[in-house]
Amino acid sequence: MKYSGKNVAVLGAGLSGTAAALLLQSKGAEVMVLDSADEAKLLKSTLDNLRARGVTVRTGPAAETDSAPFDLVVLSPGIDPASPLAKNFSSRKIETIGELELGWSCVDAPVVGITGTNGKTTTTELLAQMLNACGQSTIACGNIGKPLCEVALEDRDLDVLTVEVSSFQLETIKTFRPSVSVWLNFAPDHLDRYRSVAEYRAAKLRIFENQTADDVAVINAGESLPRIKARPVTFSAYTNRADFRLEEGFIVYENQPVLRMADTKLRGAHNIENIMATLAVGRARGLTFEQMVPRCKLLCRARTAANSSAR
Ligand code: UMA
Repeated sequence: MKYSGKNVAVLGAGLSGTAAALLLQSKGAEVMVLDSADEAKLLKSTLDNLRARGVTVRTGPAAETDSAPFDLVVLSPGIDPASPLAKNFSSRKIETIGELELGWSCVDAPVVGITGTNGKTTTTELLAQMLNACGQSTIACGNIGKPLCEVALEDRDLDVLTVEVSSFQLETIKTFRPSVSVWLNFAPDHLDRYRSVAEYRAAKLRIFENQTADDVAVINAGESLPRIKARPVTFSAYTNRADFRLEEGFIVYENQPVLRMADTKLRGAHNIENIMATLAVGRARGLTFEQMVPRCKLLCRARTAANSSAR
């Protein structure tokens, strides 16, 4: 087994670090979780659970100076690689991967990876609901709140994993390869973590890095992206030069109207593009519009009703 007998440091005792530690523990690794925060600031139930399962936990300044030898370091996405905690390990040249990469190395099902500055949680939820409704069992996970390592630990029999991926998670990938990637849109963000917008964009673009011509990239046609190896499928609510486009209130694919937006009760270009991306992934997964569109309409209407009753 890849991780059995390995000494692994997991950085961060949040959702990702905890899931990574428990997954590694289940694979027979010796695991220590290190977190810069003082113990009193961390969730007691989380630390108790980790310790009860044989994971060592080190917190506060001691975590940032720990000098024990490790074979591997797993970084939580919220921890900046330039932070003192991360640097304590990278300066010793210990191999480092992110939680997403660890989870990816332990799952069998293909992955749909969804990134973008805006709308990725909505699209991830809608896509997961639509795939399930069309008979492809999946779970929404990743940046949406359920770490990929947790899904790997559960070892459920799923057809596909619907994974929201953030730039923080993509920063530390090595082999992560979605069979379908989605690039919803891009706008400057997270400039407290990145030195420039270009650095943030470069981290996000890594979603395409390990894809091959056998994979699909669902891309907003309004974005100018570098050359990628995956087969592109484009969408846009603004331009006609896209595979999925908007015409007289209909989402149109290859000149065929497939969905009347009014039937979804959703408005706004962002909603239209999220639905286009959802349909494009479904197609890439072998679904037909006949299967997807009625379900998509119902799911969108339920979403609108839930939003208006929440107001
Ligand atoms: N920590 C250190 N040293 C540091 C910084 C942090 O030890 O220098 C510790 C903190 O004390 C804390 C732990 O790291 O205990 C937190 O780790 P984390 O920030 O990675 O948080 P998790 O709870 O593991 O949640 C992460 C994602 N958080 C971030 O990317 C910041 C969650 O996305 C995600 O849902 C979760 O994994 C499951 O995959 C949240 C998010 O805000 C929602 N994401 C950003 C966004 O959407 O814009 C990217």
